[in-house]
Amino acid sequence: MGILNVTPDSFSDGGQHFDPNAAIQAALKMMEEGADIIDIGGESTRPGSEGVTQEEELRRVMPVVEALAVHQVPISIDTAKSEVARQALKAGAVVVNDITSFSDPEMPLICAEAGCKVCLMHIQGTPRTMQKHPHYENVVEEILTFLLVKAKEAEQAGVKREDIWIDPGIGFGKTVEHNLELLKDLKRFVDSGYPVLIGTSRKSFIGKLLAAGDQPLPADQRLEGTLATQAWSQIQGARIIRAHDALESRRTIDMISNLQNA
Ligand code: 9MG
Repeated sequence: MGILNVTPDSFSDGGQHFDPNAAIQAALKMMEEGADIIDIGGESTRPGSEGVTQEEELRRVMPVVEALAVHQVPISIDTAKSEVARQALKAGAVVVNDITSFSDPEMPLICAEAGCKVCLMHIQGTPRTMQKHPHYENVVEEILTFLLVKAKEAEQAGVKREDIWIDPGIGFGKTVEHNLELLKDLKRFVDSGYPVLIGTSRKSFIGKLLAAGDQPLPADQRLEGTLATQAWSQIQGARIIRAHDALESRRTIDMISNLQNA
C-alpha cells in the first residue's frame, strides 16, 4: 500500500504532494514501482497535529481520488470522516482506512453499503495528544481486544468479515517499547484470522532505535530500518504493508515471498 499524503505537514513527506498534479504523478510512480493500492490522506496524523475541516479534507483529496480512479488505480481513502469516505467511495475508492476505527457513527453503514474493505486501526488518544503519556497494562492484549471488539461492531453493522483488516497502529499512542512488543507479538493479531495491515514506514521509533548518539535518525534516513520492520511483519503474517518507498518495499516483499515459497 503506497502512502500518498495530500497534506502540507505530514511527518515524513509533508508538503511534497500537496499540489494535486504532483500527488497524481507520485501515485502513478508508486504503482509503476509495484504498489498494489494507494492510500490517500488529506489530514495529517503526525504526532501533535491538529485536525482539518471536512471541507478542507475534501478539497485536498477529491481531485486526486477522481484522477486516480480514471487511471484505474485501486484507492484507499485514509479518513475518519464518513462524508469524506462516502464521496471517495462514490468516486471509486475501494478501501476505507480509518485510524480511529469508526469514531464517526455514520462510518460503519457507509462502508457496509459500499461493500468496501475497511482497515480498523488502534490509536490511544488523538494525533494531537497520543504521544504525551501512552500507557497500557498489557499492550498486546489491550489492543488485540480493542480491535476484535471493533471488528465485531463492523460486522454487526453489515461489513463483511472478509472485508475487515486490523492494524495495531504502530506509533499511534505508543512508546518505542510498545511498538517493539506489538511487532514481536504480531502473530497474535494474525492468528485472529483478519488480514493485518502494518505501517512502520519512516516512523519515529525507527529513528530513535537507530539514533546516532543522542540524535534520532532523520526520517529520510530510515529506509533500512523501515524495510527490516516490513520484512519482519511479512514473515509474521502481515498481509498489507503501508509504505512510502514503493520500489524498495516491493522488492523486499517479493524477496521474502520467494524465500517463503522456496
Ligand atoms: C494514516 N496512517 C499513518 N500510519 C498508519 C498506520 O500505521 N496504519 C494505518 N492503517 N494508517 C496509517
